[in-house]
Amino acid sequence: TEVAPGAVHVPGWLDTERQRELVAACRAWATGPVPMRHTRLPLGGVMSVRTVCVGWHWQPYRYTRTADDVNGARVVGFPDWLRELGREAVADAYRDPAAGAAYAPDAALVNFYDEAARMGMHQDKDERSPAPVVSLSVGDTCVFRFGNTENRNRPYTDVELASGDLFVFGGPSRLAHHGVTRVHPGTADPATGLRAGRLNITLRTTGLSD
Ligand code: MD5
Ligand code: FE
Repeated sequence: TEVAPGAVHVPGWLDTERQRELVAACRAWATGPVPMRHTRLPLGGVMSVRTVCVGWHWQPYRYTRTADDVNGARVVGFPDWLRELGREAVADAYRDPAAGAAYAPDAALVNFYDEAARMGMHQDKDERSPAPVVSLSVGDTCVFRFGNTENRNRPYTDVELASGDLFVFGGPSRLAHHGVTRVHPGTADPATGLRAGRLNITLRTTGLSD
């Protein structure tokens, strides 16, 4: 479903087995050299989601190779299988094999939402590349708010993102404001290995090179 130009929602894109594999990978990253944690914001706030990064470490509001805001450790490498998954995602969402083949994400942000976590309306503009962002959801269903490029208010469209859903944000939608207004507890399928809460994995192209 095209929610806006370049913003494509593909419900149920990941089967249960691939969701299980993603949950296992996220568990390993979460307990890796840079542990999953609540990101601290420069003005003193703390994000309600917990995050671990892959490939490049996002600290508000830049990408680095070391987690200077956590423990100084080097972020884990971006695996080839995850880049392949991103290529498949872009090819399927846009029904464009060439767009898929050209996709080369180098960073992933893994966000974990407990039932109280939210993500305020924001734009993702720390990447220096026009490449699309791929979003994969596992676990509890959430309400994702897809807004406009101008400001964080109306007009926006609320979309339920459920376990296994793919969302690709590219073209004119790449800089749209967006957020997560709520998580529906108890809606996860335990067969994915995630009993409670929601995982979201976003693949990004930083446009950086060491
Ligand atoms: C989430 N994560 O569900 C969302 C999904 C984040 C974040 O917002 O920054 O970690 S990613 C949704 C997204 C990414 C890039 C562009 C747009 C949406 N968009 O234009 O709407 O945890
Ligand atoms: Fe975002």
